[in-house]
Amino acid sequence: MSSQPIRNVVLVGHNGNGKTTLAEAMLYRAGVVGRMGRVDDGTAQCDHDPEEKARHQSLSLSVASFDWRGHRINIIDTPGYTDFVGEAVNGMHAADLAVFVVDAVSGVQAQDQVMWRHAERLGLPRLVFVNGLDRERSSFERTFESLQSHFGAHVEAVELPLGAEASFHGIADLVGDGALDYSSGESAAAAVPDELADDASDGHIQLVEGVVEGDDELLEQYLEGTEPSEEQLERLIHDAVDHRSVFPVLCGSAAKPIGVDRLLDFICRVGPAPGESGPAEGVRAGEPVEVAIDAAGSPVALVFKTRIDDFLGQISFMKVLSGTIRANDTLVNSRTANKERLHNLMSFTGAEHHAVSQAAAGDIVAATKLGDVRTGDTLADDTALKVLVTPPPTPVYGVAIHASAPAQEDKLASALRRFATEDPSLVIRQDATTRQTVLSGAGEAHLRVVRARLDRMGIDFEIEDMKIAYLETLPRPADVEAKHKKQSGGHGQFAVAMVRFEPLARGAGYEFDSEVTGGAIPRGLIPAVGAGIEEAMSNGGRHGFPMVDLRAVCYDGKHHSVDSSEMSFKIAGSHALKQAVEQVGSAVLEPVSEVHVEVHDTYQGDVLGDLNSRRGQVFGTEPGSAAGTSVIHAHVPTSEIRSYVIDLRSMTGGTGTFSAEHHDYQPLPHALLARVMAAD
Ligand SMILES: Nc1nc2c(ncn2[C@@H]2O[C@H](COP(=O)(O)OP(=O)(O)O)[C@@H](O)[C@H]2O)c(=O)[nH]1
Ligand SMILES: [Mg+2]
Repeated sequence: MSSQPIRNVVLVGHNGNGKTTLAEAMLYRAGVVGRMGRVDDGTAQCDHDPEEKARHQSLSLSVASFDWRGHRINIIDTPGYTDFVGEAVNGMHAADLAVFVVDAVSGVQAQDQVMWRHAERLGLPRLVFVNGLDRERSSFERTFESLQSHFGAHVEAVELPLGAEASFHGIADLVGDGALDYSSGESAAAAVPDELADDASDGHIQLVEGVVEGDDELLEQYLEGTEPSEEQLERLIHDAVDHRSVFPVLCGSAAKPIGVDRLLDFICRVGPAPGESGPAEGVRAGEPVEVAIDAAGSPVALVFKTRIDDFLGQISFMKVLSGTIRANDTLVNSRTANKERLHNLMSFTGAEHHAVSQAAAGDIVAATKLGDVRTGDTLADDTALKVLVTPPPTPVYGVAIHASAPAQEDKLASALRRFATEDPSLVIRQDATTRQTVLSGAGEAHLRVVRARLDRMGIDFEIEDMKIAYLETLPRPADVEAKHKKQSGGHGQFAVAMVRFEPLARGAGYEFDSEVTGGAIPRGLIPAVGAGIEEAMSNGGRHGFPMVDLRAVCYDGKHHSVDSSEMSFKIAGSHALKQAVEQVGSAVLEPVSEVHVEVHDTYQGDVLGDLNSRRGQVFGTEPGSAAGTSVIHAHVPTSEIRSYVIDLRSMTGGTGTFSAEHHDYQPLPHALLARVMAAD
């Protein structure tokens, strides 16, 4: 493998902004593909999965590595749709620069903002590529204003478009003083046209003033009237990008392609080299450590994507953080403490791949057929080192799934396991209470894709609503005498148990005690009473939901020396619970989730009102991760947020996000019982 300077670039932004097309245009300009594939024909390199080809949309991240004018470029193309944000964030962990592909017709959209917040949190250097300037109703000026209003004054134009819409044909450079004309299809050096000269000169001054503050000496010279040279200006931009104090804005059209070669040049000249903007964060034996990109260090690699290929098996994409990784090296996975031998190392361009012998610090490489290796794992010499990554988003939307026929069960289970390996934001679990297999993920679209994939694999399955795991308990103490008596032929059955019941605190479970004295029930048979009660509890109370949180004390009873058996006392125990429920009734408990909703302040009132109408109890509000946003913390009955993700998105123009986890159980308001019973 070459020892060329490396650039790891993640493409992010709203769905449909042109990321995959931009990656394709880069491959075309670099001569990797002879003609440009198209997303809409299913021929783009980075949308290679059958489901992506069918939908004309990226669903998972893709890596495309290629050489560009003395550099090795690793492009990570990510899906833009909200439900796949976890993939895009994983891609960010492997990148040193995020290119925000923003649409010149729509300006900044919801997912651009969500990803910007993630980049900010991760401290990732950013630049913006205003794409689609050939489109009708596109406008660089309007898009630039939208960028400034959403991302602040630190976005700085480094280019201006020549022409607009159908006549868009080139780029004026604000760093230097020339222009590139693409009228012939290839880029040709040109002069800035007269009618753009004033704008270009204003833009240049604005750019210089935006970055010169970063260098005291150059600032002083500038204030005295000496402009920084082109090289100095480039270095200032480089430093400012590194420090996340400036976000350069470039422009073009991925489809034409116009400005794409210039974007690549800019990334090579200015974009941070691996590790330049800071080390990765890790932990070693509970202590925080920094993992710097260091070719001389011992090997450390971060797995940022797992894919399962029909031919290659499991593919683990890794960013090498330290040292050099060679084929056949053995590294340790700090999560499992297992040794993993890297039999095959490969470099990928979409689905295309070729074997490589090694990868140095800063590079991206893939290994196949590793053992128990998942996305987010660290492979290193150092057995205790773990590189920190953003955990996958917690699932917020679930459905129940089951095979249509018993013969399909294994196929369904193994397909779901495969999907969950490839996509950590997809979770499959068995619900012990409702006995459903629950498939949960980031939203409706996420699960729709899973269903389409299963269909494509010819697996017959059915989807149902996810049942809410209601429970029951006793509302007050009860005291019963339960009798089981049966006389049939030879051996009879006889058992009497006197049992006191009392409700326990939420989450306390089930307790059983004996206060039987004087051998009223033989010692060895008393636990059978407890077991009978427990079995009856799991079979459900008056409304059929499992019973929990109660204490039963067997304090007296009767037995018969011949006819009393363990079975008899077990049955008496189950009668005891039924009698207790008849005596004092049963209270239905509903699960309550703790919900954290992050929204722009403008939507806060609507979101609070809506949470209130869902019987939510807000217990805190604090500033969110980005300026002008808030996080609302609330406890909301789980039944009320089954499709909250859909409603929240429509309430907030797609910008609101939330997470939820089970919090506790609370009594279901009596008025809602009929509704629950009708639904279940
Ligand atoms: N006219 C025009 N269409 C574009 C451009 N870039 C992408 N497209 C089209 O926009 C659609 C979405 O592009 P795609 O690359 O899949 O967007 P992604 O979701 O960001 O990956 C496709 O039909 C592309 O052909 C562009 O610069 N100009
Ligand atoms: Mg795409």
